[in-house]
Amino acid sequence: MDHEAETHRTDLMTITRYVLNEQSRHPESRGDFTILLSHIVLGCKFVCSAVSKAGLAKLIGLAGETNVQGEEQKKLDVLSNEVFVKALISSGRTCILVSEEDEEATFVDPSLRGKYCVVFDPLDGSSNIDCGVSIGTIFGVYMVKDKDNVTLDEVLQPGKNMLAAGYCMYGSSCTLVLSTGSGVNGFTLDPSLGEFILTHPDIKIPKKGKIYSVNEGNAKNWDGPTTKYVEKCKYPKDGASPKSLRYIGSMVADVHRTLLYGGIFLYPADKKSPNGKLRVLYEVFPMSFLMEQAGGQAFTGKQRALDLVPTKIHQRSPIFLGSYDEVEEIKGLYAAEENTA
Ligand code: AFP
Repeated sequence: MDHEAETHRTDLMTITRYVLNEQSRHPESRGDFTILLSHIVLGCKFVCSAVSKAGLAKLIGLAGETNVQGEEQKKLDVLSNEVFVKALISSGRTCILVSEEDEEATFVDPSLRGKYCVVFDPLDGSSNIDCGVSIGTIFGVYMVKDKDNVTLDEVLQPGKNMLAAGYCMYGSSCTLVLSTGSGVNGFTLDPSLGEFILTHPDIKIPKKGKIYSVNEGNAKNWDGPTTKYVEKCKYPKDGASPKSLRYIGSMVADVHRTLLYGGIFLYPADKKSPNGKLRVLYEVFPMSFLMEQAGGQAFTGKQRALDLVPTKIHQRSPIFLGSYDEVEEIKGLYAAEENTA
């Protein structure tokens, strides 16, 4: 009998146990982050269950229509947002919430306030729901100095100031990838236990990659460096093999594959969208944080993504993230263009 394998199978590292272990390395910690995370995890479990029933739900009524009880069915992204907002507020550990679904930031009532700000996209890639493609929740966490005196500036901070970031992917399995600033770990939901179990410890992105991931339908509007980079992926001049293209159109799924297999994910600026499409606070920053923590890089076309200082909560930015060497190449192409300008 393989005793080591048996030990791994019976000594389960749940996400709560993992964060409690981390907490014990900070004697000043009072468990607030663990409590916050358990509420984020609850939201993820709810969305996971709702997403897995999305196809079935169609049998009893389409979103936006009334169901058999005569109640209006909420769209999955609206429902997910409500669940996350309520879970985060009831944790008693948050003071400002910024959600992709809400135009304004939510300032938590002083009686329920804690020291964390959470920025999140409750259901990213929602246009993929109806065809059963992987979608996800993305989140980032900041800490305030004084919870009794908070302004929007607490969330208009560069991504490098985030305390933690992560995403949960609702795919063939439900996987939560988290960084609290010391590496990246992946946890898979065991549906029979209802627990996220550590399945991908200390994720490191390969230094180079063979896959590029971009919406090539926008190519006619790209800038010079993006066009040159993608051209090189397809027609390498150094005798290397061309790279493979993979694009799901759901950021969590595209970034998850990039993190595990290496390569690059691009959502560049183009003539029609000079700031790209993806949102800084709850798409670009959390994913850039994870990439850097896994040994990769994230670049906006002008600067390190995590150095960007947002001025609006729903601001967008171009983004190139992934394997260290691939992003280095993009940086080189932008630098070259700047030198010839
Ligand atoms: P939806 O939530 O509207 O499906 O958008 C998803 C997303 O924000 C992100 O998850 C994808 O990476 C990106 O948009 C895909 O955008 P394109 O459809 O323009 O390629």
